[in-house]
Amino acid sequence: MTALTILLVLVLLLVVFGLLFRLQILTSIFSGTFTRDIGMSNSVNAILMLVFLIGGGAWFAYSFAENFNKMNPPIASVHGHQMERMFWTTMTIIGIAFVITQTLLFIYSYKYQHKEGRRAFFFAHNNKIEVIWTVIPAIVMAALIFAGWKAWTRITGAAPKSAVVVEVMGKQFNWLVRYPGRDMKLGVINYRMIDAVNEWGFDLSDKSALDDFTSNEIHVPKGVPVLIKIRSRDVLHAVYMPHFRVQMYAVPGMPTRFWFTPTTTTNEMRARLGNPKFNYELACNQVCGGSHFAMKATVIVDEPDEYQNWYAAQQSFSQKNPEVMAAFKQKAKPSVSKTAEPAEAQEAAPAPLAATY
Ligand SMILES: [Cu+2]
Repeated sequence: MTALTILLVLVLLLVVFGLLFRLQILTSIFSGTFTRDIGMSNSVNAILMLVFLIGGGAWFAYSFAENFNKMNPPIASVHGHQMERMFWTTMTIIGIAFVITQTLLFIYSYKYQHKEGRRAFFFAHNNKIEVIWTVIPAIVMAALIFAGWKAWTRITGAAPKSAVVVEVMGKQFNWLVRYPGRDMKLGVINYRMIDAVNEWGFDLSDKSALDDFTSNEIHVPKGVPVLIKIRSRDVLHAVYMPHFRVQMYAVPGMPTRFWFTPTTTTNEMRARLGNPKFNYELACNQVCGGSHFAMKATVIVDEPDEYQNWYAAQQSFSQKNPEVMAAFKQKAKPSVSKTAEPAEAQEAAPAPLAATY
C-alpha cells in the first residue's frame, strides 16, 4: 500500500510539472516571445528519406537481379508456363503501382519538409479523387483475381483418367512414396498398423494393398499427367516442386492432391543446365520441426518407356516383407485373434491419420 501511494505521488508530481511547462509555453506565446526551434533534424530527416529511397531501391534491384535464377528455376511442366504468365502479369501491375506510390511518398517527404512561413494547405475531402482511387484498383484487382481463379480451378481440377498416380506421405523428417501396383488401385492404409517396418501402415488384408510398392525416389514419365496424392503422418508439411511449379499442403487427417504434366526429363534438364548432377526435388516448404531443412525427396522424370521398365521392375511391399504378410495371414485366422501381435501394433501407432480412405 505504501509503495502504491509513493507511486501515485510521483505520477501526480510528473503531471504537475508537465502542466507547469505547458503553462510557461502558453504564456510565452501570448506575450509574443515564443520562438520554435526546428534545428537541423528536420532537414537531416528529409535528406535521409531521399537516401533511403535511392539506396533501398538500388539494393532491392541488385538483390532481385542477383537472386533471380535461384528464385526462378526453369519450368518443367505444362501448367508452369500459365502460372508464370499470371505471376508476371500480377507482378508488373502491382510493381508499377508500388514504384509510383513509394517514390512519391519519399520525394514529397523531402519536398514538403518544414520551411519558415509556409503553411500546409488544408485539404479534407474530394469525391472525385476518392472515386478514382477506389474504382480503378477495384477493377484491376477483380480482373487479376478472376484470371487467377480461372487458372487455379483448371490446374487443381480433376486429373485426367490416364494420369499416373503416386502417393506421398510427409513425416518428420522425410517423404514416404508409394505407387499402386498392377491393379492401379492404392490399397487401404491404417495408422494403427504403422511400425518401424510398415511405415505406411499398409493393411495387407485389403487385396488392393498387396501389389502396392514403396520407393525412395519419385519416378514420373515425361509428357504424361501425374496425380500426386498427398498425406501427412504428423504435422503440417507441404509438397513443393519448384521446377514443376507445384505446391500443396500435406495436412494430417486430410488427404490433398495436385496433378501436373512434366515436360522435360531429368537427363534433358541436366544437359540444358550443363550440370550432370542436377536432380528435380520435392522439398518440404513448411517449417515442420528441427530437421525440416533436410526434408526432401528426389524426383526423376523418365522417358515413358524408361518409366515403364522401372515400374515393372519394382517389387511390392508385401513381397519385400514376407514377415509382415505372415502376421496379417495369422491375424486373419479366427482362432488366434487375441495374440500379442495386434496389441503391439496398436502401441506402436504414434500418428493421427485418417484410418482409411
Ligand atoms: Cu516437413
